[in-house]
Amino acid sequence: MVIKPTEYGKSETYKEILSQSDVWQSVLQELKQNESGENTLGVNTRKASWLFAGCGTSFYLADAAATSWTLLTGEPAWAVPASEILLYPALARAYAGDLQAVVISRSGRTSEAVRAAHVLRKEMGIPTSGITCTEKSELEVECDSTLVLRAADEKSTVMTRSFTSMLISLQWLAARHAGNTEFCNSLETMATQFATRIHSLADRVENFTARLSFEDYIFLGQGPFHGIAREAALKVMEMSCSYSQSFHTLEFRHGPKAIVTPRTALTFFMSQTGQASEVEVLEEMKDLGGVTIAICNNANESTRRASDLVLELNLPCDELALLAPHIVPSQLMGFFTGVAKGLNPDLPRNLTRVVMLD
Ligand code: F1P
Repeated sequence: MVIKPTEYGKSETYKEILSQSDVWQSVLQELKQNESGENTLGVNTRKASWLFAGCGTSFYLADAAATSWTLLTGEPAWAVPASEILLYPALARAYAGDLQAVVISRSGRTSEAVRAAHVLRKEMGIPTSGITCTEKSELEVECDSTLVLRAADEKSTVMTRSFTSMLISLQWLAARHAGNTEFCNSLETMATQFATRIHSLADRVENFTARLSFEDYIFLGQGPFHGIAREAALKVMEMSCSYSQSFHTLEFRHGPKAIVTPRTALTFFMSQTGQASEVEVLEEMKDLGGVTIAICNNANESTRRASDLVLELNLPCDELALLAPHIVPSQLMGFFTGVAKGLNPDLPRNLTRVVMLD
């Protein structure tokens, strides 16, 4: 084992995962105190549609942010990998009528993200904002305005708190755009109260990971939780070099369930909106012999019966405010699985912190 349990405290990645509640509180305080965020994203102007773009984790962030934006504001929003704007600009141009683009990049240096911002703003004339964790970045140069979350930046290659912090910031701005103060309060409550949950979650995930190993990992979520499922699969891939896939929960029945064996770990991100249907899939996968993990706010009896591991958040907040805390157990699963496989999540195989192209 490269990192012994007694040495977790030395891992940058581990420290960053555990710091999320504090960082979320700092980020939300900064948004609350200065209205800069709202001016940055053109939040005070109504738009016909919104385009969120990024790469890797930042693309899955764009996915979760787009569904949050539509659910909170009623305005259509969708997410694309930044590369799609470069290779198929017509996909973005079709919406150019009254479109606001938001390009997401922790580093603000990823070539595809920076180039996409340039194409959107300079070549298509689409108002383009940026959100990043890095000051004075190339992304900031290319955007009309940029929100910089310094407190959320990381030393690690793998994105964890930067993902959740940029997500809750975009959710905060969506709620402000919609005049939904109650949701902003819900985000603040979530950030504060999650501090009392994270250590017991870490202990339970560590214990579970130490006892069981798997051939492949499946992550399932619907609606706004699908972007979380996609990011969870990437976290386990990046930190433990394991085979991971993500699907819309109910889509998993339509073919992919063929792979379920007792060596398959299936993580369900249980929503409140779709819980009844999602529990049916959970029960079916348990009957197929898979190992089931349910991440939810409050588990019902059926969920408990059909799960090998139930991770309850028990947070008194809006369903959408649960997106950020839902990903944390999977960040921890990636970390502990990597360590159990003798890997070092601080030095993920084949990865660089920023993908720069010639
Ligand atoms: C995007 C990204 C990360 C990935 C790795 C390489 O970075 O693809 O998602 O984990 O660090 O870069 P960024 O554009 O958000 O800086």
